[in-house]
Amino acid sequence: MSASNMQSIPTIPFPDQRPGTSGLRKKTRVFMQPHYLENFVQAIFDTVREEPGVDFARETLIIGGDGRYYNRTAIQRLVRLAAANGFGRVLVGRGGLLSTPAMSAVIRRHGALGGLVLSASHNPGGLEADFGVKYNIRNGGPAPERLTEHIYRRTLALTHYVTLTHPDLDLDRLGQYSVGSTQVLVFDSLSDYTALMEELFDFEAVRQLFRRGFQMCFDAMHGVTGPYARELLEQRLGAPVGTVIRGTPLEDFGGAHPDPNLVHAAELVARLHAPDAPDFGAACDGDGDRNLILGRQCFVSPGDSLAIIAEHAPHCIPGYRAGLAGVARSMPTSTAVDRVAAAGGLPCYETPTGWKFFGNLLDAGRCTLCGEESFGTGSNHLREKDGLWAVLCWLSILATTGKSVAEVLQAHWQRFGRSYFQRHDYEALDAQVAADMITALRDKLPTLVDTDLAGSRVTCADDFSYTDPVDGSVSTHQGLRILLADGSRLVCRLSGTGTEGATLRLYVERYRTDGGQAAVDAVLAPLVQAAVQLLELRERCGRETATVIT
Ligand code: VG1
Ligand code: CO
Repeated sequence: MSASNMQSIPTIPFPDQRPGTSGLRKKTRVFMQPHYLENFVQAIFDTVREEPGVDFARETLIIGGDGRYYNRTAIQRLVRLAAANGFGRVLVGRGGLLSTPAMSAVIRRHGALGGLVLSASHNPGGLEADFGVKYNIRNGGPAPERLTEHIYRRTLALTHYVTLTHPDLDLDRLGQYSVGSTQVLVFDSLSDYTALMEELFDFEAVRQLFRRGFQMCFDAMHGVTGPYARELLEQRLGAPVGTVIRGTPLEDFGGAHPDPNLVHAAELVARLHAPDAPDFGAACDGDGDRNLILGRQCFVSPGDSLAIIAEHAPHCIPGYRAGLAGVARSMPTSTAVDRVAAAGGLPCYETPTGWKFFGNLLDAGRCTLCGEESFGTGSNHLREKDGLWAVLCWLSILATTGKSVAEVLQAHWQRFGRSYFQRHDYEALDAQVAADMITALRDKLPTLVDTDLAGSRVTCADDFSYTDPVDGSVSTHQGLRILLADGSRLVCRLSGTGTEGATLRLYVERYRTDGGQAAVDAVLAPLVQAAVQLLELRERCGRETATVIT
């Protein structure tokens, strides 16, 4: 590379580049400020370069995003930054696209050092919406907390970043370029991921299901999964063309919120409630790691979905025929999977919120399946949650059992009982007011033990902290939890992915062995009321009702 081509650009630190639950998320305009993106990614490079055995010249970096506004511009700039930093190879997904799970698959299959996912996940996209950058490590999973903290500290000390001059690449055509001394490949975003799915699942069994006239509707929400879903469902599994709706990735997700839940996927939910509803409905978020599972007139809550996949995977999915090593769920996630684990004599781990906490358990072979209440499910096939994988799990379960979604759910509740579960989000709260509210409840926790609450007795009230059983690292302040004698739980924490003020997440769960037919709202109302009172939500935040209930 000619030395004159290289540029060392003086910069000053931005004080707000601390990654949250899943990468750095900000308003798009914040990311568009001069140097903002480069500073953050230079800090990532500086940090990982120091790790033992890393020589960039011999390493591969993967770059791709969910297609949101600013994705393409950011990619062009990051290719130049990566080349100036001396990476041997850079692989860029065609069209600048790579779903989060595909990124994980590509890192693992190509033995890459890591990857940059340009996404704010389920947050809206556009000039006035959100953008984000996540860094994934060699195992294909999100950077662990220790690394993100180092990166953050590095952002605060940054004085320069390096880049070089090079014309923009044609991202829409497969091709090879020399950028400085770096070999850059625009590669097929679909092939590694689809190959992995073919290895795990019995595609012929699912093809037969569609041949028998089984109908489904998949909503890609104009996020990155459209091309993956068309290839897998319509091309390889023989679902009719038109099964995938909103399948074209759009920079603003068509103006919608690409968050697959009952509120934001309302159109899909309505289809599944129509008289001529298909048998099965599913959706994924902007970057493809979340999933929503629907049956005809029924919704599978994410905690139940994890439990049901754990119950059926060894019998229905070739990739899990050898059985499960264990299961894991984030702390706020319902305890439904715990009962499946107990019945099968499997270890069950409870981690803080965020997929990065599953990485060590998966790497150590301690668990096979993991999930979060936030519509995230996944397994040891990757180190990310995986939306389409969950859809294929359900298709496999339906194909093998011959049951409808509702029948699968009912059978599960009959056998294991039901964890009635809801999450209430109170968005755009004043950040200081919200922080004070959590502190006040934390201080109150010791006085709650042994008192009566929502018709039961408090057996434990604490601020969740987690010691990773593999590397011994400790993560504190991971959410306040109040456990009741009847198995109910109440959990509160502040979101780490928002870009405006604070979001309070209130999680409520009540366990019942009633066949599962009761109305969720009614079962949970006393717990919600108790939480609202304990938090003094009305008094402190002036809020009567949640912004979103999922
Ligand atoms: C939320 C969810 C969490 C999930 C995270 C990233 O975090 O609660 O379970 O792992 O989003 O998901 P928080 O801190 O806002 O509660 V995604 O699809 O944005 O990568
Ligand atoms: Co996501």
